[in-house]
Amino acid sequence: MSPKATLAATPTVALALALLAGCARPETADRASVPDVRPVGVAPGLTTDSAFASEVKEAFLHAWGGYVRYAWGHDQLRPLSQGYRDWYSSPLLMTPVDGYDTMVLMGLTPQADSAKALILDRLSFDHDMTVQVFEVTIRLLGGLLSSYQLDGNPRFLELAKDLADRLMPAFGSPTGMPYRWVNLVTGDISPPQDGAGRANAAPTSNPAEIGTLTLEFGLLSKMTGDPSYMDAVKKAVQQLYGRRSSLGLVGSVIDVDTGDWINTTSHVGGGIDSYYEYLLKAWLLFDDDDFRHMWETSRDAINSYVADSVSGRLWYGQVDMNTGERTGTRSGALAAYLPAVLALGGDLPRAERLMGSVYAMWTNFGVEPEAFDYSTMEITSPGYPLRPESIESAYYLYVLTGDERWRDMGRDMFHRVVNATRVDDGFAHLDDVRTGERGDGMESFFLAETLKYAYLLADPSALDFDHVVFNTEAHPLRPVP
Ligand code: DMJ
Repeated sequence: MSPKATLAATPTVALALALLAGCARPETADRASVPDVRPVGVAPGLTTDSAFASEVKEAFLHAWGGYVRYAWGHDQLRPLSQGYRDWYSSPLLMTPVDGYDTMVLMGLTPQADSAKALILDRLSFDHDMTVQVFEVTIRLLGGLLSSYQLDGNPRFLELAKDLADRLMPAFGSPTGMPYRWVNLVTGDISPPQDGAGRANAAPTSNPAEIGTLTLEFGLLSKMTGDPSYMDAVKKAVQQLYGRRSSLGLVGSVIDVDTGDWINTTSHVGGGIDSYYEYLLKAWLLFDDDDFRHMWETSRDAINSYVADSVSGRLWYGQVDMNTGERTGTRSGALAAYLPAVLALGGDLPRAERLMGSVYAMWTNFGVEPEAFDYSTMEITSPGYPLRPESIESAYYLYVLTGDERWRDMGRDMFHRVVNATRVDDGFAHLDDVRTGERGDGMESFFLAETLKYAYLLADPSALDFDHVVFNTEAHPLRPVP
């Protein structure tokens, strides 16, 4: 069993924090908890499955070993070609920053120490390059804030603040909803050019990229005493929420300059998914009733209109946001986060029912595909890039119900992943779950999320679930008074 991670800042850290430029309000050493209104708490009697925990830890060491050998100092491992991939012109250490808190929770001290040294020695955001606001927020800003709360080294917080300051120009649209791209040095919000030299997007974005910034920027406001971060993200969410339809639904694509919807298809999958997740979690992390109200309204709308039932199974498909008319019956790997969110929100019966459908994706196809039609069970997008959401939901259900059925499901899904994706130097994406054909990638979220949730499912005592809120990249965040 690994040592319980307390996520508590020490008095030394509080002192160091007070010295940070622009950081007026140091954290207290008190252990604050999420509010009493948390809808459902950890079930009694959870146990540790030591054999499962050892397997997950070994898998993490295998994945990290590949990164260390072939991708050290870069963003991600290419496990088949024994190389690396950087997202932008300069590396931002996606895998070490994303994976660091998992190492700490697993008690992998030598690995955590070397990752920390790499991050603190080399990570810099002073690069003239355009980055995707959503991705660097959930992976890097979230990872740095969690690392700071776990480790206490103030440099983690300095890096987080520097990154957030460089991302802030993204919120300069007429509506306050953020642009998707921003240059880290110039603040230019032009999207990158595609191969033909054209801008690859109008000023459009989607609910997930607009609404999945609140935990990270909001927590930074609490940590630094500077309200501007929280003000920007909360305004962005309120602007988006304010454009919901009379049914309470949001669409898929919106113009952040005009506030007009470009695509009115409503669903719970990729592009909208974590908007819902962060409405709930922002309420819990900040004890903010505005977010509670937005969550409850939105939850009721998706349960009324987007939820679907086919052959007794619960799914969430596609509908038009204005009419509620069903326009599609597609689901897939990304939508598998929803049982976790429903369970955290207190609706265990619906979460358990939906988890049965999620697991059917695995038993039907061997490994869950990116997308399929639940009315025909035909795959429409066959890849599996090592996604975490199904195991994440199994973890939430186990922790909140204590029912071993969910741990059995999660363990089985973990074994399916390992069997299908393990290669000599790490774990490789699947290009096609039907053939087992592999792709040359190992996403940082495999270390941040997939293996973390599997480990916590095996050993729930490694983290005090009731006292943290996970960001959408599985970085545990602790409330700051
Ligand atoms: C992660 O980056 C996050 O979980 C995000 O919310 C959705 N996509 C990936 C994992 O699949």
